Amino acid sequence: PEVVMIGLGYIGLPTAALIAQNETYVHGVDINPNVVEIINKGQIHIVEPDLDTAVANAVREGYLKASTKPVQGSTYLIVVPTPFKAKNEPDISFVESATRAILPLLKEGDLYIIESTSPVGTTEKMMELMYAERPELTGKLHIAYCPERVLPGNVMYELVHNDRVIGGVDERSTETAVAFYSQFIKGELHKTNARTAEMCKLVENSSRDVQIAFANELSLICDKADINVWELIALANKHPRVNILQPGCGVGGHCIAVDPYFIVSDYPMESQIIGKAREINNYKSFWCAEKVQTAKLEFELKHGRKPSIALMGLAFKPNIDDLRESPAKYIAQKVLQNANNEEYYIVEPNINSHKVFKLTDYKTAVEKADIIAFLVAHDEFKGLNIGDDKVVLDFCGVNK
Ligand code: SAJ
Repeated sequence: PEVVMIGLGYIGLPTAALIAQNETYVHGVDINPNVVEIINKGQIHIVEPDLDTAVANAVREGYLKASTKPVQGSTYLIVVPTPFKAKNEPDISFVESATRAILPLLKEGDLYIIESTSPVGTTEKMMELMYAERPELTGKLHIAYCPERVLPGNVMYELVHNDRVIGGVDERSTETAVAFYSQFIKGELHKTNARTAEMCKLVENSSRDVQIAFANELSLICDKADINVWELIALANKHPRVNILQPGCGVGGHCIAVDPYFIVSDYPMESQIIGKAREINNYKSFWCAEKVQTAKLEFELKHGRKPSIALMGLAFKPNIDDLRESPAKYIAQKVLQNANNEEYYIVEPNINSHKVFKLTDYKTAVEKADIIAFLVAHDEFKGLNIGDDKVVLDFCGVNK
């Protein structure tokens, strides 16, 4: 193969399929043997529009193969997770073990690219590791960092059309990496150095987190001030230079709620706003759970009986089935922890069943519940006919 893709997850697999579509031989590597088996059958293990046909075609035509161990190629892409250890410290051990796994295969002139979200300095660290273990290659590899920026649900389009930031450890590396991506990317390729490219990825997601925190802070203020925050934001956004995002029940997913910590943990004294934004967005979920609790008590005081409660949505954002790092799921867990013989209807139209939550369809839930808390603005929840006798807690602006 020409390209060896280490990591066949949400980014690695679509990228592998895209490169293979370009009639380039790609060898995918994943430590999970089930994933490897599924892909070698031309099937996929994640939900992403249009990925199934891309992978099926690439495997059928022989341009994409997978295994659990790396093979030799000329370009290596590291697309593995960089999760968090306790105390919100980034864990780059998967990047390191992927790099160690390909060490014996490397040869002069090879291109090595990290795409995984990484703390600043990771690419240089991996360069030092490679040259320490293979000193005869010193200065003879091309080493670069190029973060992905695709939005789950629109990956196959955005992979091709988004601009990319490409930062090498030296100019030669940057040029080689740009030449590689230019084969299959139509967006503009912007050149920089590795550290700037690493920081750029973290800053993009932190910027969104900070902006959402501002909207969430407004929602808390407006709740006290008895002002409709959705109307307020729509009006403020009529100003030509104001563009406030939407408040919600918190910030989730595996990127925006995580990446800012990569900056905060390395630059704690300097990243005041970034750190505070994380706190505000986390607090917003807690606040929503408390609001449900208060509504329950008020209902019981007023009606002399326990209410039934519908929690609408579990996914981390509208119209997806992804529950990872989901604030709505956190709220549901918290509310259920405080359950005291009330009846609960948990709703998530994008999944059929869940191992912890017993799911109810949204129409039944809305019809039966006394208190309806909208956690995620799924399309199904828009414009529902809700009786005047119900208590509605709209945390995501579905009925704004
Ligand atoms: N959210 C709000 N209010 C808003 C917008 C979003 O509360 O106005 C919430 C969502 O409900 C969700 C969270 O923020 O819980 C994140 O959702 P998102 O749609 O903003 O982003 P992700 O996590 O799906 O994808 C992001 C994207 N980054 C940016 O938009 C800067 C994507 O381009 C990145 O590739 C991706 O992170 C990633 O992998 O880093």
